[in-house]
Amino acid sequence: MIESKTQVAIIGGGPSGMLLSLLLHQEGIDNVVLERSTREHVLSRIRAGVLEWSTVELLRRAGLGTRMDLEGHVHNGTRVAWGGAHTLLFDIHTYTDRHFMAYGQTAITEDLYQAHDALGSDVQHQVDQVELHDLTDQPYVTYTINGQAHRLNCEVIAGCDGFHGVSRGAIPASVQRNFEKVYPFGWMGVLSETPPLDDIWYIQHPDGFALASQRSPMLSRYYVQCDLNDRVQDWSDERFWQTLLERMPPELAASVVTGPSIEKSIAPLRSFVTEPMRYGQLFLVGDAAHIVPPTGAKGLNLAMSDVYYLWRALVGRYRENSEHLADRYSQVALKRVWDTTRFSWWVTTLLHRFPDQTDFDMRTRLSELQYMSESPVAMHQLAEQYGGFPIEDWG
Ligand code: RFL
Ligand code: PHB
Repeated sequence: MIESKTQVAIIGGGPSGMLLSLLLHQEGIDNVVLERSTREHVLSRIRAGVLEWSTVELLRRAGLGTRMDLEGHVHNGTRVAWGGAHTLLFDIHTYTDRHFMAYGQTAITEDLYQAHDALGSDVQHQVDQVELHDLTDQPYVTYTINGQAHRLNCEVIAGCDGFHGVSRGAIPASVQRNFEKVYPFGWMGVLSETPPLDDIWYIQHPDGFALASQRSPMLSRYYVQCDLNDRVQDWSDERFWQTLLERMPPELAASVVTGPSIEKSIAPLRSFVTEPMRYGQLFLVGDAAHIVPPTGAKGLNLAMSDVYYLWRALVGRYRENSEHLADRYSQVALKRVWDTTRFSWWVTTLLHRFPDQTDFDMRTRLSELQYMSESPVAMHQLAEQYGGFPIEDWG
């Protein structure tokens, strides 16, 4: 058994774990990241694309602004289309004085790994059999690398290991409460080396939802709602483009540049929240504690606000000798989690086709879209939520 020690053991080297690690290093708080996959695998995942302004500011604060500010595409709002001809602008800038940025999670992860390379921080890959111990007293983590057993003694464990990680399961069932909603459809996503549309478009159509997004001037990301049982091989490029274009208003479809896909994947849609987000010295962060369906573009943004709260809480503990913020972590993070969970559920329900939906359901959704396009009050509410729920200022 190889034994070592650190102040904060971070389980998971995705965006949550790597950003938390970087921010803690910058405050002189010692930490080690344990990641199950290879670095290549982590860097190849294609996921989020839309950043709230508070996420942009946090990434800048961590020193990750250079490439993001150069390559990210700043938007005033996002567009919705329905009924073949109607369109609506979620006008975030007019109503909230904020913007959002299209900049891919893949690029953020690359920027994070580069910053860690420059720091020479301790990020261990291909860790296996990770187990968390003694969470309410003197915590430690055991794991193996290439069959070699390790023990990492620590003061805090940050569970940043995503929805399928092990950290959440280390909280005793007697104190944990889970809330879940699984949606009866998925998203089929395609990445293509084609120029994207100027705006991000959410499309409501009787056959199902579609989304046009962007990564860079020559990289587009598109999604169409698909069946839960579909497999990637069921979706030829031809079928994908045909489905996407059929769901768009004709004028918009005419401006889409199609081309061969360079990546295709299917994501199921789920809402999930676990409470509490802290147990003893274990703090859950990001997808380890909550999942939202991607329709509101919120998962990564919520992970980043958790990171912010935990970072400030640990700075409070190690620099200011105060437990005040750590004690409030779960309660404050969960407030934003539930606001965002509700919004993501609502926008998913509004824009998707459900297998059991009736004509009545469809008409009421169309009426709601129409109402939003006519009522500044409704638009203000929407803009405020899409732009991002408030984050309590912890310094
Ligand atoms: P991650 O990214 O899942 O990273 C967790 C890391 O932990 C590792 N791991 C373990 N490590 C050690 N031991 C174990 N036992 C481990 N088990 C797992 C994993 O290998 C991984 O490296 O969680 P994190 O860091 O909390 O980040 C969350 C985000 O990835 C996620 O919320 C977003 O991608 C969600 N999301 C979006 N969020 C947005 O804010 N805006 C968007 O536009 C947006 N679009 C999306 C999305 C997610 C999507 N999918 C694929 C679900 C679009 C899609 C299609
Ligand atoms: C993306 O660009 O991948 C994206 C954009 C908006 C969403 C979800 C995903 O709501």
